[in-house]
Amino acid sequence: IYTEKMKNQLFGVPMNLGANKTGIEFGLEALWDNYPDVFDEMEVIEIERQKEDFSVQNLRYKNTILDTCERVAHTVNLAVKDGYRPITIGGDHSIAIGTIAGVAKEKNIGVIWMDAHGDMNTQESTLTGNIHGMPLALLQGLGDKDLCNCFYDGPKIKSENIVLFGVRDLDEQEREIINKSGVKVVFYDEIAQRGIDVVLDEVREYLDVDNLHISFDIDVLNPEYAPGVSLPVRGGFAPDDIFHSFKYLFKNYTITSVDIVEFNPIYDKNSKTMEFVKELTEYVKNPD
Ligand code: 4U7
Ligand code: MN
Ligand code: MN
Ligand code: MN
Repeated sequence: IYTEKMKNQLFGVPMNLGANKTGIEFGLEALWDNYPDVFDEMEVIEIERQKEDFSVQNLRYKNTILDTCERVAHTVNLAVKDGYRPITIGGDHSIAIGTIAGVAKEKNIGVIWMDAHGDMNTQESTLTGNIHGMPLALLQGLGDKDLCNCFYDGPKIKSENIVLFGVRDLDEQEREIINKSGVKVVFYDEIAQRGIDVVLDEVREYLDVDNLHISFDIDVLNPEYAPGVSLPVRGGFAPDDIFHSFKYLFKNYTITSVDIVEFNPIYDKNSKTMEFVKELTEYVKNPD
């Protein structure tokens, strides 16, 4: 829907406390050093370490993540109010608690969550305590109350307005939470079998919203093309599938905002992943 050309605003959030492997926090620096012209005007939202309450179970670094996401939400919200399309580069996926809260306060949005994982654990179901495995649950009001109430109280997105896309790895209890919630799950296998165009048309039929937020976890790609992630999962998309999907989504929805998260330069090979992140960012900055 090309009613008007939206201006972009690039944000960077070097968060890695939501994940438990080192490396994601260096992603932004790597992008900056290698592609200054693409990432130059990026505004960085810094991590300010908060005192953690270590009696809190299964929510590692909750206080620092909450503080960061509050500030991310505030900044993203101002950008949306000013008519911009915020593009937020991570950082791990916990930052989407902030980006989506910031957009959802102003606009009724659907969300397409492109990810090998479901990111729908709660502090009760999690096997790791890592908050980057929980943002999609929290955004629906499931899980820790403080994190659920980030930026403003209450759920940020309706479950029926969410599609999980490209999933290949769910935890057992997480699968139950997903099924109960009513979120639509499109598994990667189904896409591979039935073809991406058929599936994208079904997503469009299903997601009956004008405004769409894309939350893109790089691990949705096949690790062959994007090894630079913390939790690679066998199978998955080639870069062309992703550009094709983005084009389709930009043509059929007003894309309010985009996250590109979980780039881990430590595991990258021949800069493959970094190059992909650069190209995807360029596309989103200037969709045709
Ligand atoms: B990502 C996991 F147990 N499910 O909860 C968990 F397998 O943002 C992984 O998608 C979460 O990269 C992955 O820790 C989070 C694990
Ligand atoms: Mn994720
Ligand atoms: Mn993932
Ligand atoms: Mn990951």
